[in-house]
Amino acid sequence: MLNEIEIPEELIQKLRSAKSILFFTGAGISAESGIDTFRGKGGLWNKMSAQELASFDGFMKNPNLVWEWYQYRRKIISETEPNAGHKTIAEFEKHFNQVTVVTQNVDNLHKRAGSTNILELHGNIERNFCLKCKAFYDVEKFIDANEVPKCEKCGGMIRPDVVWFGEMLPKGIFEEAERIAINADICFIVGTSAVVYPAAYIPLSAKEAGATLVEINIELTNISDQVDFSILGKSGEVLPKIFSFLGL
Ligand code: BV8
Ligand code: ZN
Repeated sequence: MLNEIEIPEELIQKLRSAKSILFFTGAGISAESGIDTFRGKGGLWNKMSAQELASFDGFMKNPNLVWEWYQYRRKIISETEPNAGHKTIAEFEKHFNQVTVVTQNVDNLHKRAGSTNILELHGNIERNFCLKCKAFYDVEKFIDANEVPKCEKCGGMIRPDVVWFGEMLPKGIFEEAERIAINADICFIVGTSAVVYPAAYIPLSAKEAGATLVEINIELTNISDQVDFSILGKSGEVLPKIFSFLGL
């Protein structure tokens, strides 16, 4: 598998002169860590409806079902490790001026891999907050709760600090991601089907501003016809290979 992946020399040249690099990531970068993607084979959304589980209405209709589902995902995430894809991105940060991760993932694996410059567009599953008084709670606090816990301050229901469908992205995060995209020399699009908005506008804004788009995915996606380089392969194999070609 590894030797089939061609890394275009032109991409390596562009990388060598790059100042600002943006990594736009999705569930695919965590697949090799054993976390299900959403739409791929065996994807989460194939088994359960996004509307039912990742929406405010779904939560209000059946709070315990939604809470249980996030506890189940938290358990899987706590038993897994960042993979070579996450780690290579963290390595890039040490060798280039500006490296930013703009992720749709809520699994905290970029941070655990050592990346420090991360914009979480859809929140983080390792945080909770109270619906009523907005008090924040670390995930440890309710790690054993099988039902929706109540806020110690006001008795309100506790929910995961993730962005559900129909909800606005965290204040200022999208705008900051857009600002980074417009100033990026190279934008990697790693392990995403790029169908969820407004997140999917980020690589398009980078392209509009003249960035080189590089897609890394095991298959072609909605955005493949917009990119300059489409490298078909697993991100946990392709990213280390690209980095090795830089000879840093
Ligand atoms: C909002 C957090 C409005 C929760 C998530 C414009 C057009 C159309 C629709 C809309 C639009 N604007 C808004 C909408 C509606 C909606 C939307 O985009 N719907 C889609 C489905 C059409 N957007 C929203 O609701 C957003 N909010 O618009 O608010 C608003 C406006 C004003 C006022 C009030 C409100 C909020 C969207 C955020 C939802 N939350 N996650 C949770 O995780 O529980 S989305 C969730 O799904 C993820 O965060 C991610 O974004 C998305 C999954 O996508 P991917 O990460 O790409 O994963 P996927 O499985 O699809 O693909 C994986 C890829 O990896 C595949 O291509 C596969 O081939 C590849 N792969 C697999 N293995 C590997 C690999 N690649 C490399 N290596 C491997 N090893
Ligand atoms: Zn409260």
